[in-house]
Amino acid sequence: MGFFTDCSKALLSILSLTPASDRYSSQQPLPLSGITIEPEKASPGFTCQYPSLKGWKSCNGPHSRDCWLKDSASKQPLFSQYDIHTDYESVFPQGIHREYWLNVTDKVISPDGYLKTEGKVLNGSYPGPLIEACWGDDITVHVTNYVKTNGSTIHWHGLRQFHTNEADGVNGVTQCPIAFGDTFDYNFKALQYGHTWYHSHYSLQYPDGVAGPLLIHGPSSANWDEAWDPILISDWSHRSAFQDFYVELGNATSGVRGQEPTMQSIVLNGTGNYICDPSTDRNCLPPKERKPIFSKVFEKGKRYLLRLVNSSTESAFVFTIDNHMLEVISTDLVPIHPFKTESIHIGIGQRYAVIVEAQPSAPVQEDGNYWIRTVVSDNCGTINQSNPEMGVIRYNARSTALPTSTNHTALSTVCADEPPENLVPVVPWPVDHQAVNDVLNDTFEADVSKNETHGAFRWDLTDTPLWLNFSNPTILNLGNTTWNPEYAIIDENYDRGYVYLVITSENIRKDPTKGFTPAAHPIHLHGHDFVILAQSTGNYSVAETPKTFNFNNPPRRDVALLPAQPSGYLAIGFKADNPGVWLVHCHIAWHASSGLAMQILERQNDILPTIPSLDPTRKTCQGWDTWLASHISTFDQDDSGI
Ligand SMILES: *[C@@H]1O[C@H](CO)[C@@H](O)[C@H](O)[C@H]1NC(C)=O
Ligand SMILES: *[C@@H]1O[C@H](CO)[C@@H](O)[C@H](O)[C@H]1NC(C)=O
Ligand SMILES: *[C@@H]1O[C@H](CO)[C@@H](O)[C@H](O)[C@H]1NC(C)=O
Ligand SMILES: *[C@@H]1O[C@H](CO)[C@@H](O)[C@H](O)[C@H]1NC(C)=O
Ligand SMILES: *[C@@H]1O[C@H](CO)[C@@H](O)[C@H](O)[C@H]1NC(C)=O
Ligand SMILES: *[C@@H]1O[C@H](CO)[C@@H](O)[C@H](O)[C@H]1NC(C)=O
Ligand SMILES: *[C@@H]1O[C@H](CO)[C@@H](O)[C@H](O)[C@H]1NC(C)=O
Ligand SMILES: *[C@@H]1O[C@H](CO)[C@@H](O)[C@H](O)[C@H]1NC(C)=O
Ligand SMILES: *[C@@H]1O[C@H](CO)[C@@H](O)[C@H](O)[C@H]1NC(C)=O
Ligand SMILES: *[C@@H]1O[C@H](CO)[C@@H](O)[C@H](O)[C@H]1NC(C)=O
Ligand SMILES: *[C@@H]1O[C@H](CO)[C@@H](O)[C@H](O)[C@H]1NC(C)=O
Ligand SMILES: [Cu+2]
Repeated sequence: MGFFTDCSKALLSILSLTPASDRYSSQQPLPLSGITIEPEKASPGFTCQYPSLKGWKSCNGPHSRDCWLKDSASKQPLFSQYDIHTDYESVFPQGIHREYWLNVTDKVISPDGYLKTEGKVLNGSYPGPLIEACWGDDITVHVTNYVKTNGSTIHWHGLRQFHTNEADGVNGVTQCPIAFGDTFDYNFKALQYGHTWYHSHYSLQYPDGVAGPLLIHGPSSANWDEAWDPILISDWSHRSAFQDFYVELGNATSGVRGQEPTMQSIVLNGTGNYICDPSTDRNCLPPKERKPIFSKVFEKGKRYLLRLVNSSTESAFVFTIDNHMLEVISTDLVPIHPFKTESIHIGIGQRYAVIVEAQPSAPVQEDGNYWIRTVVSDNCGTINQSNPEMGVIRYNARSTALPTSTNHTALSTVCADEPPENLVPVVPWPVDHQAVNDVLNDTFEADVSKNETHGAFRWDLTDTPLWLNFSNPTILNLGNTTWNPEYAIIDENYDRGYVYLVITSENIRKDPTKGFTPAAHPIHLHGHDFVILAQSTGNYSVAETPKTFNFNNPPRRDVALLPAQPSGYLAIGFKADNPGVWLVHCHIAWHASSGLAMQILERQNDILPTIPSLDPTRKTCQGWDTWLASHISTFDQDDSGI
């Protein structure tokens, strides 16, 4: 299979795939004379279409999930199959253009049976609607903001946004917030496949409900019979995150230290069950007004594909199903060699695809009902009601009883990523043993600054907590040679090789203004999948730790946990192949808002040529400035902006 990977660069021209210089502009839908596939899924009527691949066939089925498209006539001497081994960073099958609309609004919601008056939702629901596409499609999403007191943006978590930096959806970085009543069109290409989520990157808006699933059909590294739509697993608060954030910030003037706000419950894809008394608490819904518990039917012997997303604000979970094993086949948007486990730890922003065989182990439950559990990891989140029994697998579709099954014994709930030796990508990346950048200069510390900025002691990665001006996104400053330190810009001007970044939770520079609080941070990089070179508790040694770096097809993903017990480090590497301004941040919403973030300015002079026009970006900024001018008396920026 190395054959396909080795030849992939040459194949770009043979298959007349869109060359990088044309970037990925969306074209008119072509006549439907090519190939149509109906991927196995819950809602009928969805098809993948490859109009330009004449003579090709789908080769994907319950016994060949690793295959996607095959050239039945073998007209291509060098390349006749798109499959799980295809180097998707170099080649893709040209799909069709799909268009979606999303409406962000205020709404009173009660996913866990308790009213959240300051909810904010997409198209009226939490989670937002499924956005579904196929590997190689061009996607346009029109996002309109109707939240009365906020701007909005949508970020497509984990999508590479190759040569589409302006579609990354980060206000203050790649665009201005979308003002009330305005629309921004996000145009990008699905160069990866698998499942992920999209969410608002406007300040603390996503914890209030602005998040939804995104699914891109493609091959899988193990066979399955039926697939579920993605499931968003999240901690949940009844108060607006904009209010809870004050608990995180504390009060610098009166000396009150910030602490993590307490979340109220867990919701599994928008359903939960917060226990309260409706007779004394008017926000507490009576049982008959509550959503039924999340439940799914299993048919004995079948293999089900579950697509899990941790869309939390502050909590990591361990996901298990009583009496069933999980076979893990992807980390974020990276297919991996399958491995079996009883439980999987999912950090915030992380995703895993797992296959569950409908074959319960002893003791088999007479009623055929089994709990789906999401256990909060030790010291990784504070939840008031963290009842882990969140959903039911039923072998008997007519049963309505709750399971009596018991948890796997010896379940580990340590807050740590899965062991790296288990996470082996199918398409290998042999990583350069030498970074192109100066790694010591690009060693950062996740800490709470002892210096007060904007009225609080804030988390940071660089010398200063991130603090963005919504009206002045970095993307409109690409001619700059000097930067506002609060933009935390890290210049990476390389056109080949790997950039390494090291992040520590320890004061290795011995800077007296840095204060350390042990906290494991799920670190997310935009615009790239990264390799994990090293990830450990303990102190980072500039001289010794690099000798332990893993270059041999290391785990690859877009969120990885920075350990901290009491210190720890995370070393990652990414290919400097995608000009753009890409955020690096902790995915605990409180920490990102506090300032634990920085911007990678990748190949500054190559960014503008990838953007067809900045006119839509400027127009969005004008709309925002106009809105802001008329709301300046009530508008209060109290966070980094992201
Ligand atoms: C959102 O709602 C609009 C209006 O009802 C609808 O046209 C659109 O298809 C919905 N979007 C998605 C992604 O379902
Ligand atoms: C979007 O939300 C606004 C405000 O709630 C509503 O008036 C409008 O009809 C919605 N549009 C669509 C397309 O759903
Ligand atoms: C989860 O919620 C989304 C959005 O409402 C929905 O499209 C999807 O089908 C749900 N997933 C499952 C497994 O039910
Ligand atoms: C966003 O809206 C919330 C109300 O839901 C409000 O408390 C907050 O101040 C607003 N923040 C910004 C930055 O617009
Ligand atoms: C989601 O991530 C948070 C923070 O890393 C973690 O505490 C929680 O256990 C994760 N959830 C799952 C289902 O793994
Ligand atoms: C936890 O929940 C109880 C009700 O079950 C409530 O009285 C209490 O205020 C909550 N604690 C926090 C910190 O939210
Ligand atoms: C690393 O930082 C030092 C001190 O700030 C600077 O002199 C040097 O040029 C930097 N090296 C690179 C490769 O940027
Ligand atoms: C933090 O405060 C100290 C003392 O007030 C000052 O010397 C230092 O420059 C400040 N550091 C930053 C990064 O602002
Ligand atoms: C934010 O940026 C805008 C546009 O560049 C500028 O007019 C405004 O003064 C800036 N605001 C602050 C507080 O620096
Ligand atoms: C870009 O440079 C100008 C001129 O020096 C400066 O005013 C502006 O703040 C800079 N922009 C950013 C985002 O740092
Ligand atoms: C790590 O460094 C800190 C000081 O920076 C020190 O107190 C601690 O003992 C070190 N830990 C180990 C395991 O060496
Ligand atoms: Cu954090």
